Amino acid sequence: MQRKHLFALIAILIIATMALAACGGGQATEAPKPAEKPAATEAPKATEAPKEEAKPTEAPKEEEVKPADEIVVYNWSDYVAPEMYDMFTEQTGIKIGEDNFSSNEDLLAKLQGGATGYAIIVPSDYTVAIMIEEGLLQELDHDNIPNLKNLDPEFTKLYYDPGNKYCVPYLWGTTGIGYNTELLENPPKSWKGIFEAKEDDPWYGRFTLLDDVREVFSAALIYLGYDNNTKDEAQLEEAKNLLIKAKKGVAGYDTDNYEDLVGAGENLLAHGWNGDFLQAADEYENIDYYIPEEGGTIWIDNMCIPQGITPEQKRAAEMYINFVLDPEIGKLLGEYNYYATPNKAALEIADPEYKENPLVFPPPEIREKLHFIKPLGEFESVYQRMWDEVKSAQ
Ligand code: SPD
Repeated sequence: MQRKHLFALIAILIIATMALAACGGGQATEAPKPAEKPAATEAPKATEAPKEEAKPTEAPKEEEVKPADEIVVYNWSDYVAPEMYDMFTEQTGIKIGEDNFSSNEDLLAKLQGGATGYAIIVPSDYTVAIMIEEGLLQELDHDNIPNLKNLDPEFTKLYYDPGNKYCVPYLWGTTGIGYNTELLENPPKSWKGIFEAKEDDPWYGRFTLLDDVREVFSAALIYLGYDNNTKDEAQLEEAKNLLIKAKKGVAGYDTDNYEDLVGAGENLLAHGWNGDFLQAADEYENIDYYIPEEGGTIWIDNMCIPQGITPEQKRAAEMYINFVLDPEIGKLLGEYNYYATPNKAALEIADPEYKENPLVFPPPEIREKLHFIKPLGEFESVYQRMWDEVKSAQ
């Protein structure tokens, strides 16, 4: 090669090297990719990553979060086993406080109103769907909840939260009628006895309906032979008129104390949740429960973590969810409350008396008459308006 050609070649090589360096071309494979998982969450591989890269300081942030000393659960009333919170505190040092709500609509309104500070809330299925849609819930970190493996697989494919991305099923149950067996030999087998009660019916004026818009309209719509999630305003109007007419015979709308009023004999029957009646039967021994012949509702309540709490509270909340999913705790919770557990490992060790109780785990012929309440989007407000009319009617 001639000298001048050699100089030209060297010059080209120098310029090309500088240009590459300026573009960062030599570092392209080392640049962080946002979509990639942090190395520490991947299973360790002996042949990968030189020693100096495996520093503990590179662990993902979540693992470093120290759980809060105390959290508050926002729950339905009488919905834990009494010793559960103390057991959790003994195990973890984290204290638990509890506040109560009486309906999904109250819980939703509270969250929509910006309530913060609750580390765990317990909405039912259709309300979870609304909360996810409105961005009110945080995604769960499944790495912090290893006991998720104990869930019955059926409860990992729920329409409102497939894969339990946001919530973990807590307990499930049904809505029907509970009555005082000492004071009432023949309770009405049909919703007709409730919605068209006659003055000479022994329970006239001595029964309550749940203070719960979707539950009460579901019962009325099921009685009328309609879909309990109907968006047909004429059907809804018919249900509303039925409810207004029925009001004379109704002692009140109650969600918190109805089972005790039946047990104590103040009322003869009530519209309510299976486990509440069965739990009260432990105390009063005179309560039974059934689903009227036209059918009733079925629901799943869930533990979810709302927005607006600290990472420390979230970490403690996930520890509590993991605790509830322990087989022994799941057994304690289900058996104490007489609601059905979605925890397969808990069910395996549960007492036969519990798992064979048809009022807790309804047999197929009853299951087929049970309907879920579904989210209705904007139409929800039509139910609410009609419910207000029912409540304010004289
Ligand atoms: N005492 C606890 C009652 C829980 C009832 N949750 C069910 C709501 C279904 N609409």
